[in-house]
Amino acid sequence: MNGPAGRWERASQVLADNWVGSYTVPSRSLYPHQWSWDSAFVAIGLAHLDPARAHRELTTLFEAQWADGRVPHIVFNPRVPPGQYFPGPEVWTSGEIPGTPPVQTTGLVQPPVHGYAALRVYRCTGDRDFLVALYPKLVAYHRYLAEHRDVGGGGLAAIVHPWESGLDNSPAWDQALAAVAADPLVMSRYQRRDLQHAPAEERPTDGEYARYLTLVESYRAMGYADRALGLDHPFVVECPLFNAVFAASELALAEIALVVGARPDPHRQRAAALTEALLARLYDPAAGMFTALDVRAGTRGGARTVAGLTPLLLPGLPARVGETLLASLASARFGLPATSYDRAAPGFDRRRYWRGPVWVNVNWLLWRALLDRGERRLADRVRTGLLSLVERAGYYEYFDPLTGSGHGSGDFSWSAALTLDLLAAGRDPD
Ligand code: 9WN
Repeated sequence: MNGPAGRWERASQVLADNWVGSYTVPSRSLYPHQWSWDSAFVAIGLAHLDPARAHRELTTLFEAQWADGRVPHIVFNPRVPPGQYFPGPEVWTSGEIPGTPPVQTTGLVQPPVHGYAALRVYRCTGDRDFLVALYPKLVAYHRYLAEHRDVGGGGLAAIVHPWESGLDNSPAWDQALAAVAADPLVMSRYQRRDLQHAPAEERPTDGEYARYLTLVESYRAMGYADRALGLDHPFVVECPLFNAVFAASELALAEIALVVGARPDPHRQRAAALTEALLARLYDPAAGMFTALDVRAGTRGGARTVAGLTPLLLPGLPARVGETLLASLASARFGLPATSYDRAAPGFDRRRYWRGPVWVNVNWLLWRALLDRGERRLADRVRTGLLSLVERAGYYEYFDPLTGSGHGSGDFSWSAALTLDLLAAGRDPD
C-alpha cells in the first residue's frame, strides 16, 4: 500500500468506512457522531471522490444549525448507544432550549472553517446550487459569531470552552483554564470514555476534564445564551486560529457571494476588520507570532502554539508580520510539518494530543497559506512531510514528530480527506 496510488485508495477506503449515510464520523471508535470542523475538512477530500457526498456532508451539518445561527460542534447520532461517547446528549440537553433542531447537539461551536471549505469544494465540483443553498446559512453562522461572541468588545469572536478551539488541551489555554474551578467531585458524576480507545498519556488529564465539565455546566446553566458570558462564565478566550479561519472564511464568502449573486463587499470589510483586530489584540512581536488573549484577566498567556501561525492565511497582514510568522514557522521551534506546540517549550510533549504532536488539519491550513503567499518551497516541505507521515504510519489522528509514529485514533477521517487534497494538488497544481 505504499506510493501515491496506494495512499489514494487507502484514504478513500477510510472515508467510505466512516461514512454513515449522510456524513462522515471522524473515527468509528473515538468519535462516533458528526463534528463540525471535521466535516468541513472531510468535505474538501470528498470533493475529489464524490461531489454529492461532499455536498451532503456540509448540508447535513447545517441542518443542525440553531435558530440563532450557531453551528453546533457535535451533532449526535440518535442510533449510537448511550455512553459510547462522553459527554453525550444527556449532558448537553439541547432539546430543552428553544430554537434548537430536532436532533440533539452540543451548545458549543468550532472554528468557522466552513466558508473556506465550501469554496474549495465548489472549485472542485463546480456545483452552484450547492453554494446557493449553503450561503445564507454560512452568513447566519458568521453573524452569530460577530453579534454574540464578541465578548471582549474588540471585534474578535471569543471561545467559551477549549473544545471550541478544536485544539482542546493546547497550552494556549493553560493560563485561562487555571482560573476555572476544578472540583474533583465534578468527575465523580461522570465517566470518561476516551480512555477506552486511547492511552491516558496521549489524552487530556482528569484535571482538564474536570474543568471542561465545569465549563459545560456553566454554559448549560445559562441556557447557552451568550448575554452573560462576560460576567458569569469562567472561560472567555480569543484564539488566533479561530479568528484567522473566521477572516479567511469571510474572504471565501466574498468569492461565494460573486457566484450566487450577492454583494461581496460586506464580507471583504469584515475580513479586513477581523485582520485589524487580530493584529491589535493578539499579535505578540516578542513571541514572533499571535498568542491567545484571556479576556477575563485581560492578559495573554504567551504560549507559542501552532494556532499563532495560522493568521498566515490572511492576505491583509503587514509584510513584516508575515515575514516574522514565516521565520517562526520555519524555525526549530516548529519544524515542517509544524508541531502543535513549540518544541523548545518546557511542557512540550510529543505524544500528548495538542501539546506537541503533528496534526494534519492545521498543517493543511498552513500549506494552503504558504501556497497563497507564493512560498512554494516551504509549502512543498509541509506537503511531502505530511504525505510521508501517513504513508509510513497510516491515517492516524496525530503523529509523534520525532519517530513519525501515529497516535490517537487510526483511520481518522480528516487525515485521510486532506491527504486526498494534498495528492490531488500533486497531480494538478494550483
Ligand atoms: C471534543 C473530533 C474532535 C476534533 C477536535 C479534537 C477532538 C473532541 C474530544 O476530536 O475533540 O470535541 O473528545 O477530544 O480535539 O479538534 O474536532 O475529531
